[in-house]
Amino acid sequence: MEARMATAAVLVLLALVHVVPEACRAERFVVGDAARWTWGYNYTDWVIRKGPFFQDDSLVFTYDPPNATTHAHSVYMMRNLADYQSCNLKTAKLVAGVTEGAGAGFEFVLKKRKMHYFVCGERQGLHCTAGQMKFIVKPKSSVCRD
Ligand SMILES: [Cu+2]
Repeated sequence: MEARMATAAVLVLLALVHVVPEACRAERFVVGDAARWTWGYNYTDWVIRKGPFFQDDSLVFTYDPPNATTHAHSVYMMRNLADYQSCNLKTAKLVAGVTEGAGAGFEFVLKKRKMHYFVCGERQGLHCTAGQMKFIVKPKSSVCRD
């Protein structure tokens, strides 16, 4: 009987060892890939294609600073789903301003396992409502990917 329990304990330990990652590296994702952070790209589809995302992964937003030929963009985080859906920026938190997406871009690390409601805040929410510049990410706990 005791031998059987010892065997069971070993099996549990083995199972735990198997679950605990050996080398899990966080990944970096350029939001929108080649499209970058821009008007009219479907970021909801992008999230579905790229996900799942894990805690400590990072999202890199790259967009040109305001100039004569491109629209300015920015990154805001909405407080809740209702504000996200309606693109109501009143209580949104600025994550990256119009100049912060230049060069290598702005890197946001997904530290918390919570819903992250990202939107572009330009033109009083028009980039969010009409430009599709919005997406939701909820990172999973840090475990090894498949
Ligand atoms: Cu924008």
